[in-house]
Amino acid sequence: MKSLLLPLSLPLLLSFSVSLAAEKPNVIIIMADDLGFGDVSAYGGTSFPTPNLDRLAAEGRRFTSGYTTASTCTPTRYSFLTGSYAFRRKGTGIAPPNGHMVVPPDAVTIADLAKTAGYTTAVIGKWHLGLGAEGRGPDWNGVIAPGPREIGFDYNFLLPTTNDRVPQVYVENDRVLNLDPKDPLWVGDKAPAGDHPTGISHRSTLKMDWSHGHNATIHNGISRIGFYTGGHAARFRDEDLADTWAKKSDTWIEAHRAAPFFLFLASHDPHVPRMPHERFQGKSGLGFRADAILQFDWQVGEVMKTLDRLGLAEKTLIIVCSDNGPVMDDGYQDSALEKLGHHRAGGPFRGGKYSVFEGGTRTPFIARWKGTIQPAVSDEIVSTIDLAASFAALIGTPLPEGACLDSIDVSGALLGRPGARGREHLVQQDNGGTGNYGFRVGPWKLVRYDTKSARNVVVEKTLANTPVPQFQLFDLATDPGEQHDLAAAQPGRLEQMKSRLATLIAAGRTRP
Ligand code: NG6
Ligand code: CA
Repeated sequence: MKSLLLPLSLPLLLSFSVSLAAEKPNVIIIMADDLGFGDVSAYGGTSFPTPNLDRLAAEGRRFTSGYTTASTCTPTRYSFLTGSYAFRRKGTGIAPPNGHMVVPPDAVTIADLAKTAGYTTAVIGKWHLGLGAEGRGPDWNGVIAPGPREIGFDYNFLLPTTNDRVPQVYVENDRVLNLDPKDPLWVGDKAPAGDHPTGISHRSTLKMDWSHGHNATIHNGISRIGFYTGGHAARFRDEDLADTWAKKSDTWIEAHRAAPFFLFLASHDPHVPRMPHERFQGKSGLGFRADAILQFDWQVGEVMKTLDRLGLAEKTLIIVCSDNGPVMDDGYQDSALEKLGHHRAGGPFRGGKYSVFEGGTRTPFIARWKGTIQPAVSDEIVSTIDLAASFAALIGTPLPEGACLDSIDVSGALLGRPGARGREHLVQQDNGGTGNYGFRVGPWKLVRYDTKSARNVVVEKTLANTPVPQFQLFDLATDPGEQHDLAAAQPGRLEQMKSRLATLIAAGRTRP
């Protein structure tokens, strides 16, 4: 397994495991999908209650400067697992249905670190990091590798891509679950030959219409990105995703209650297509987006119940985070915007998903470890990318020199050790490839758009096709909404921030 152990002598390793064995907490990372800062009532949302998240926050540490590393899914997940900024590696933007795994099998991931320290590891839920080898992609009808197993996960139960992309099947331990070999699964980016109903040809039959893209193969009355045929016995109902993952998590946690365990539970809520279980539909009064958030809240509550039932709450560190900020219309006509009312999914922040303004990456971030973390609110800066180094520090696993290049040990801030600080600076990116960055140092925030086209793209809905300056500077302490550009008023600070960001990008790493 990797070269993780090589630099250490055996006696040193043994002393580590002996001294820490008794203290190793279980770790559960619950990642929401497109959940905004203002979507949780503990973060000031008033349009609908999120009682389980609120309880978790009340019993733990709620971060007001908790971040994802990117404002889309794949780069945040890549950075979370590898502890390295996704902009450092090509091809880590939003993964297509047949995309190969973007985390190289020889990378040291947070799951590898856990395994080295004797943890049993699992990932349950949305993957969206590609599967299979470069140049080949996933072999849907065979063993799908490389995948999570090659990067440190003992068990995997996956939604392989994201649910607005094909196919709607689960992958369990590297194989499509319930696949009938007589009905092979085919996935492609062009329509198969013959009469293949799509969101365009059969639009009137859809139970939820599309608004842009998402008009290829239809499954469960919803058309998707990409095409597929076959695998009928393996297909799931969108409405059952959260229930299935809740059950799988409960079973897996119970089965591994005796070992220290590491679980990455990746929800799909409230990503499109928003099709929560029938019992949540209509519950919020704000449409399916908010209903899906209630479902996410329920999912978090189920994990808490499992821990209580097994007496593990004091032995388990739970982190709840998002993968990027919120979005309303992301390709389906689900009334998210029409039914929004006064709800502000991004809280006080500007922008959301796809943006390097704060709303794109500053999201709910809660750490609970009953009996160890004292309940509090913290303004320290922490990011999903820091979980690898922080977790390694917590369990006494040294980080190999060439791994986790941008992961900072913020374990002190996560646990609330007196005087412990979070990050000093943070680079934010969008989907990558466009050269859009946010750069936060203390209260200061630089926004940088590298290319002319990036400066003309839709960085937020109201800016569509409106050119914006290449560099903007904001003081988040007085202007959290990034409304007052201070670039012209503070040229010295602007230059300093510009050059520091350029240096950090060029340096290839930010971990000391
Ligand atoms: C975009 C999709 C969007 C969503 C996103 C990925 C279109 C027009 N838009 O390309 O619907 O799927 O990719 O979201 O197709 S993420 O949260 O998984 O990054
Ligand atoms: Ca996402």
